[in-house]
Order: sequence, then structure tokens, then C-alpha cells
Amino acid sequence: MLNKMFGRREQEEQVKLEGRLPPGQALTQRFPVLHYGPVPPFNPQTWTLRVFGEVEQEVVWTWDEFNKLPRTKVKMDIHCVTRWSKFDTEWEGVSLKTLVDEGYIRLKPTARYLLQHCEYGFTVNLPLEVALAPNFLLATHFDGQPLTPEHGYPLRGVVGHIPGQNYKTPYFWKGGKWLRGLEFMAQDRLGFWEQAGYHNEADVWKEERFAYG
Ligand SMILES: Nc1nc2c(c(=O)[nH]1)N[C@H]1C(S)=C(S)[C@@H](COP(=O)(O)O)O[C@H]1N2
Ligand SMILES: [Mo]
Repeated sequence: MLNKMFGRREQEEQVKLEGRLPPGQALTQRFPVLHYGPVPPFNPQTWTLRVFGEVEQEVVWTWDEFNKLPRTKVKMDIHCVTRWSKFDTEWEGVSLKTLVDEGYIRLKPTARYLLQHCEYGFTVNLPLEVALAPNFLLATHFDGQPLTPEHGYPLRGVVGHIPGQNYKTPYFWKGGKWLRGLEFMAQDRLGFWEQAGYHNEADVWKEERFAYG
């Protein structure tokens, strides 16, 4: 596996040989921070996650309640549209699929898309096919530690590629940092970057970076 003893170029050569480096991407050993606007504060007394839209019943979880939901760990390669990729990243949190399968969220049959609502009105959309796959997680921890504020503390969506599996993999922007709401929708609605011209599907293997040109 990838070993800290190797330099960036050697690691990149290795993942390339393994077929894990998508076109136009370069391996980074750092963890760049990218977002629009400021990092929001977090107050565990007032924070809630609201689940609404095409659901049988709306749910609002407090931070305490959210932390009692069943938890999952997943290791993924993440690919940013700005061309950095980070391999074997370890995430822990709550699987949306588990919440649906175990009845914590009861979807209406009309639900087909997810809109992640984040602090300051930031949004990002995904088809349910992606949001309910094992490579999408509502993450509270990265690398065994709570998320840092700039990476989305206390809760963010993450989506990446699980090596050896064929789930559709969008670019990393499809995970919203500082999540506050999950809206299930019958029809697709474009999120913040998608409205700004980024590709709606954003498949890393097809290099779907921009909607036009
Ligand atoms: N709330 C929020 N989430 C966001 C964004 C944002 O602007 N606001 N930017 C997205 C983009 S463009 C990227 S590349 C990733 C970056 O995550 P990172 O800073 O943890 O690397 O977050 C995504 N999630
Ligand atoms: Mo991005």
C-alpha cells in the first residue's frame, strides 16, 4: 500500500499503475482546503440537522441525537476538480443508506435526488443513486480525528472512489461541508457550484469538470 516512506512521485506512479489515478489528476500528500466564504462557528446546543422534502416524516436531529445514529467507516480516494487527488483517506460517520435501510429516514417513492444544505445557504445536489451508495458518507471524522473546522466540522458530506469497486464517483465538491439539512427531491435542482458552471454529474473518470466547453 501507499507508504509514507515514498515520495509524491513514487506514490503517484503506484496509483497510476493500479488504475486509481483519474485523467488530469495529480497525487497530493497534503489536504488542501477549498470553499466559498468563511468557516462557520459551531454551537452544539443549537446545531440541528433537518431531513425534509420527499420523506414520509420530517426529522430534526440535535448534535447529541446525531451522534447516537449507527456509525460507519470507509476508506476512499478523493478527487478534487482543481486536479488534486488524495488516496486512501479514512472517514468515519453515518451512512445515508443505513439511515434509509434502518428506517431512520423514510423516503417517499418520489424521492430521486438529494440536496445537501450547508451553513450560509451553500447547497450541492446528487442523484440518490450516488447519495445512497457506500462511497457517500455523512462524515464527522477524518483520519481518526474529528473534522477540523476548515474541512467541515462538525459534519460534512464526502464522496470518493472505493478502490476495486465500481460505484459512480463524482469530484470531491459533491460533499458539502458544515451540513445542516438533507432535502430529498423528486426533481433535480442545481447546487452552488453547479449553478456556477460546474458539471452536474461530475464523474471523475469521464473528466466531467465543467458543464460547457
Ligand atoms: N459548505 C461548503 N461545502 C463545500 C464547498 C463550499 O464552498 N461550501 N466547496 C466544495 C469544494 S469546491 C470542494 S473541492 C470541497 C473541498 O473540501 P476540503 O476543503 O475539505 O478539501 O468542499 C466542497 N464543499
Ligand atoms: Mo472544488
